[in-house]
Amino acid sequence: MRADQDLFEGVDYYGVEDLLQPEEREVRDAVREFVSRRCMPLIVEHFRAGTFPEELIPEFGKMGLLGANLRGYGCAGVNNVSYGLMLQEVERCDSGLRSFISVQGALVMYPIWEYGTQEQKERWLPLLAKGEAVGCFGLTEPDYGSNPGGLQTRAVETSSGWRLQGSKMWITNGHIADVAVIWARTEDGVIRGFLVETEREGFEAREIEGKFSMRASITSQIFLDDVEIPRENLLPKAEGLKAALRCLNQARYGIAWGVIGSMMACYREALDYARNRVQFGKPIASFQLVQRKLVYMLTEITKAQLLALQLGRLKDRGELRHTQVSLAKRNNVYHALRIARLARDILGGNGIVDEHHVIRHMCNLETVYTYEGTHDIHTLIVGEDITGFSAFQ
Ligand code: TGC
Ligand code: FAD
Repeated sequence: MRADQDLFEGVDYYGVEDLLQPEEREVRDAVREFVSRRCMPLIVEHFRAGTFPEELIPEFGKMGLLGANLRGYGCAGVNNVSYGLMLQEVERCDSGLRSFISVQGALVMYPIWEYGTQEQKERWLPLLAKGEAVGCFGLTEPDYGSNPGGLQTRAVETSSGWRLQGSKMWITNGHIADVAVIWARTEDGVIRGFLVETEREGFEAREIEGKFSMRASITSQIFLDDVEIPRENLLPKAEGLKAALRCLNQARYGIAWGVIGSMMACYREALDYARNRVQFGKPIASFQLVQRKLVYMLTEITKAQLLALQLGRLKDRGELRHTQVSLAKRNNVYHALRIARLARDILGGNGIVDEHHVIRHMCNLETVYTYEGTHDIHTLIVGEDITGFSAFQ
């Protein structure tokens, strides 16, 4: 049996495997093997150093991971369940690696694919799919996080195009990006999406230092100081906050799947440790309180798998509502974080050392709980859907 197969033994308690199509399993297994071989050996070193393993970017491209669920322009064009399984496998290693793939595919390639002109698509999508160009997505601002509808970045029309002024906060991939999808308000008050080449004068990205979470991911603040872009850099169909929020649905969908990988990694590590660690003359796995924690973990993993799978089937049928994505992001991230904390607990003192991975997952998941809509924002999105009352107005 391969080492990576062993790692997943017992994590499919309900035979969810049987609900997958053969090609979905093939995609998952190929990414699983790639992650074990190429990503796992690098991750601890990069997390310690606070660096992103940029050498993996072209390999992500070769594996078809970038914009995998988009069709054409060099994208893999897999179905949404396969795409979710890919992200699950990547996040088994680290949420920061999955973030790179989410941002590139769901937040940069998707808006170009959905809202862009033919020229924009032909210029950027093949490069982004191969990992020969990197993108970032600038919606959040220092004073507008959960409430992006208030964003202050301005786009003023000029004789040749647009002039952008403002700043963006917490931008994944910011200072390694070649192109930024920037959301700004035009003079008529409408929020619109723009493609900004990062080499343009007035564009500056500064690394956010001191992170205890997502250390193997690049996070930047972006400053736009009268950045001039040509008319053809406007994403013509990206009009209104709704256009930006539709990109978030793509990324939130990926997160709902991705965190299952973190859950599985933490559960397997805790289970193996508990079977082998002896206290009071017995393996700690024999103690009822430890068993309760392990059973909680497996129960929530099983529920998360079924939730994500049905979410994917709905998305593949074109029937997915954004509030259903919110429910899954909220649920799966909440339990992933709890599972990581419990795994850390079961490993005792060893649980705080990075060679055991669970503390890294735990720290990363604190970010995942907050970005792409905080846990409470998703509560209020679903709350509005079921009650008819908005908590935001
Ligand atoms: P609201 O009035 O509710 O909505 C405006 C219009 O948009 C519609 N809508 C959506 N449509 C599609 N998908 C969604 N998810 C949608 N959410 C809302 C809505 O129906 C309405 O349509 P219409 O036709 O009536 O005009 O807008 P609001 O200003 O009250 O805000 C609502 C709220 C709070 C839910 C929204 O602003 C929100 O989702 N806030 C959270 C912000 C967030 O998630 N930011 C993420 C930034 S990107 C990021 O974190 C990347 S992390 C890196 C990685 O992914 O790895
Ligand atoms: P705030 O909105 O200030 O929220 C603070 C607290 O107040 C939270 O607990 C929140 O739930 C609560 N709160 C706010 N409003 C309400 C309410 N109405 N009711 C109840 N509680 C409320 N953004 C991008 O645009 N692009 C990126 O690539 C990107 N990458 C990121 C990477 C990292 C590592 C991080 C940490 C963030 C990233 N973000 C990105 C930003 C992320 O989306 C925001 O951090 C998130 O939306 C929350 O905004 P905020 O941090 O300003 O918190």
